[in-house]
Amino acid sequence: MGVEAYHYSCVIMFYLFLITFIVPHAKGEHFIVGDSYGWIDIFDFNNWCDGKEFHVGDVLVFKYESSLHNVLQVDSTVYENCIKDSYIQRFTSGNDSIILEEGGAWFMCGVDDHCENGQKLHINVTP
Ligand SMILES: *[C@@H]1O[C@H](CO)[C@@H](O)[C@H](O)[C@H]1NC(C)=O
Ligand SMILES: [Cu+2]
Repeated sequence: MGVEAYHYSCVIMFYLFLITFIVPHAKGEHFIVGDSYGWIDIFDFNNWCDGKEFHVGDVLVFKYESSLHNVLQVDSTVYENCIKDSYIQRFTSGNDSIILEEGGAWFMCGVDDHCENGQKLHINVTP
């Protein structure tokens, strides 16, 4: 193998390494909230969270009928009390991707009494 070919194969190895190890970590894991049920008002989201680990850079995807629900990112007090007009961020597309940051994250639906009925989600995001 000539020097040129050897050099070329090193470059390829380097990119294979990047694709295999670096890129998947950079993109983070995607979690569809509620899996195939999606973000609905008759579901146990605490149960859905059990056994899952969320890390910084992972993505929560909320899928729902946009005329029936929304997603409010809130603080823990608002979450506990299901307050609808005191959110940090509001999402309404029906297909909302939220990149996770370190610490607690609280989400609830702001439509009717969905939050009171359990359409709320609390997760802890680790580094
Ligand atoms: C939902 O959003 C993701 C990421 O933005 C996109 O890749 C996907 O195609 C969207 N799905 C639908 C059904 O719109
Ligand atoms: Cu709702």
